[in-house]
Amino acid sequence: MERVYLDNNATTLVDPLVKDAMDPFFTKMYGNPNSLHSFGTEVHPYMGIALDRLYSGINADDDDDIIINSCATEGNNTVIKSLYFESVLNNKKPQMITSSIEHPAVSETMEFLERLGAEIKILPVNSEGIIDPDELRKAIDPDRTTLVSIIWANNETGLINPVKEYGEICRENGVKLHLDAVQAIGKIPVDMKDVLADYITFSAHKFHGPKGIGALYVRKGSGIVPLLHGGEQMAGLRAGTVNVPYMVGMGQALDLAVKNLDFEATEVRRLRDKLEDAILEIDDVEVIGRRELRTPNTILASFKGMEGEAFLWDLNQNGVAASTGSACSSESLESNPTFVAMNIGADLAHTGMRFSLSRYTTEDEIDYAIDVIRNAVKRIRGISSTKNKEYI
Ligand code: C6P
Repeated sequence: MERVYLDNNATTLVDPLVKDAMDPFFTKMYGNPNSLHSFGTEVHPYMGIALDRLYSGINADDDDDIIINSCATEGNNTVIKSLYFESVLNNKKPQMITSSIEHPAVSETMEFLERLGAEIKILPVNSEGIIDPDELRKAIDPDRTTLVSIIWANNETGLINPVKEYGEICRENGVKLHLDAVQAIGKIPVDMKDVLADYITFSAHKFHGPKGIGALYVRKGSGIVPLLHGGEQMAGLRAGTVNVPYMVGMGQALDLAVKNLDFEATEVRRLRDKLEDAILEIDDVEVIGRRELRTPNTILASFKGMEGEAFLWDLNQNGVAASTGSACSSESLESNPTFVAMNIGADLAHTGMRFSLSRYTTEDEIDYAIDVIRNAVKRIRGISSTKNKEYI
C-alpha cells in the first residue's frame, strides 16, 4: 500500500468521467460562450446542459438562479457582503446571525463586516455539536435581522444541522437564510424544494469535480447584489467570462454524486464505521458527534495526550493523509475551531484528527489506515511518556 487518502473533506480526486467530459473544451471547443461566431455558439448549449444538471442535482425550481463562480469561498463572501450592501443602500444597520462552527469563509467575512459596523450575533452549539433551532428563533429580530448564515454540514465533524427547521423559522420571520452546503452536497440529499433556504453555496472539488469552480443558488425573489461588475454574464449577477470546461465538469460531477448518494449512505458509511470502531478501541480517544447525526464519510476524533503535528507527520510518513482540521487553517496545527466551539480538551492536550473518506476509498485502504493509526498512537504516546519521565 503506497498512500491512502483520507482527507476528502479538503478536496477529492476528479472522477475520470468528469475529466473526459471537460476535455474537449480545452483544445477543440474553446470559444467564448458569449461570442456570436460559431466558436462561441457551439459551446453555449453545453453551459445549458451543465446548468440543467446543477438544477436537477439540488432540485431547484426553474425560476431560481444558479450563479457559477470560482469556489464556495466566493459564494459565501458574495451572499454575506451582498446582504450587507443591500442594508447599507437602504440606510439600515445590518444585523447578521451566524454560528460558532462556521468555515472561515463565513466567520472571517462576518468579522470583517463587524469592523465596518454590522452587528453580528454568533449562535453557540449545543452538547451534540448542533445549532439548536430554538437558539436561532430567540436570536432573530424580525425588524432588524438581515441574514442568517449557518453551515449545513460541518467540515470538521461532519455534523449535519437541522436546516429544514432553520428554513421554516427564517420564513416565518421574513428573514433570509444562507446555508454553506459545501460538505452536504454529494454526501447527503440536498433538495431546495424541501429546505427553504434563500441561498446555498458549494464547490465542485468536494464532490469529485475540478477545483476553482463553484456555484451560488439564489431562490427566486431573494435577490443578490453583484460583487463583480463589468459584464452581462450570469444575468449580470457575476461578471467575467464563464469557465466552460470546469462548469461542464461541475455539472457532470454533481450528476454522478447524486447517482452515488445511496452508495455514500451504505458503503462509504460502512467503511467509515469500520475505521471509527477501530479508532475507538484505542485508549483515551473520543469521536465528536453521534454517527447518525454526521455525514457518512467523516470522523473527527480527539486523541488525548497526542501532539497534532507529530501525529500528522507520523501518519503521513506511513502513507496516510488525514488532517487536524480544515485545510485552510492547517498552518495553525494546534488550534481546532470545533474543539474551541465545543469546549473540548481545554484543560488537557487533545489533538483532533479528521479522517474523511470518499466513494473511491477501499476496504484494503481502511485496513491499512487502521494499522498505521494504531502504530502512530503507540509511538507518539511512547515518546511523550518518556519525555514526561525525564521531567520527573
Ligand atoms: N473546506 C476543509 O479542509 P473552497 O476552498 O472555496 O472551495 O471551499 C471553502 C469551504 C467553505 N465551506 C466549507 C464548509 C468548507 O468545508 C470549505 C472548504 C476545506 O475543510 C478546505 S479549507
